[in-house]
Amino acid sequence: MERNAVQRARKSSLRWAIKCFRMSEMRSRIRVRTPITPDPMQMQRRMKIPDQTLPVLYSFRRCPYAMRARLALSVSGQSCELREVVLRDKPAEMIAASPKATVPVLIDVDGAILEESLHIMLWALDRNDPENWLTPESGDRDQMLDLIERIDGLFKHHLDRYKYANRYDGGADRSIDHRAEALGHLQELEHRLTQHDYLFGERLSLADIAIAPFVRQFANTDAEWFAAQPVPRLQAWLTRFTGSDLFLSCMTKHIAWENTGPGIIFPAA
Ligand SMILES: N[C@@H](CCC(=O)N[C@@H](CS)C(=O)NCC(=O)O)C(=O)O
Repeated sequence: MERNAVQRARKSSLRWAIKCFRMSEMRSRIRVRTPITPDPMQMQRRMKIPDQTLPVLYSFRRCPYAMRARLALSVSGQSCELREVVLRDKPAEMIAASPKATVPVLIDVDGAILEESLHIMLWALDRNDPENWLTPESGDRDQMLDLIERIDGLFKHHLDRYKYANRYDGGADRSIDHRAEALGHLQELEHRLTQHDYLFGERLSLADIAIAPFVRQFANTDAEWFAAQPVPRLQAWLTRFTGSDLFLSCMTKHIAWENTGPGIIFPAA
């Protein structure tokens, strides 16, 4: 009897392990969606930082998600205390505020915690949008969010498997396939850029800023190869973005934050 019970328990734990494995496989195949509207539960999470006078931004210079958050904060003129993070040694204060432990994280002065880069962008621009990034010349906010979602999902899926091939099944053997798939997703951007200089008209919008840091990462993985691809509009758009004063001002190097002192005031005056 007892042996049967042990066998049953083993079978059920094996079934559970198989189910978990299948679910994780499925998750890695489907698009990873960033909810456009902050999760109401997430919005309720709060953490008051004693004597805080500015929103605190946990950031990592080279992270494309943190880049787009800094770009939106900068254009909106929203001052923050920037705390530069070392990803392999994240501050306990950041993890306490956001247990998912990804950058960027913003903690507003009222204690509200924003844990998604796109939410931080929208939060900053909804407060102040002097360059009308939320109201593009052509198309609208929802169309921009749809395009961002596609790039964050499918393109990013292939970008990761190209750039960090050794972290995934198939490794280097599949890296080139993923590069081709990722480039395929960029054709949509190339097509848009044949109509105007930026993704949604003749001036920058939320979509350009949210997407460009990832295209930059893709291009930099093998710059020579990227330069030889037949996407001239995209290449020119990326060069304009990476050479812009706005981008360069958001890429200043900062020493890592230590919890003994304040962070850096961002954007710089
Ligand atoms: N969906 C998140 C993704 C942020 C993310 O994955 N950031 C990376 C760095 S680029 C991270 O913090 N990874 C955790 C780690 O490397 O430990 C967002 O949009 O903010």
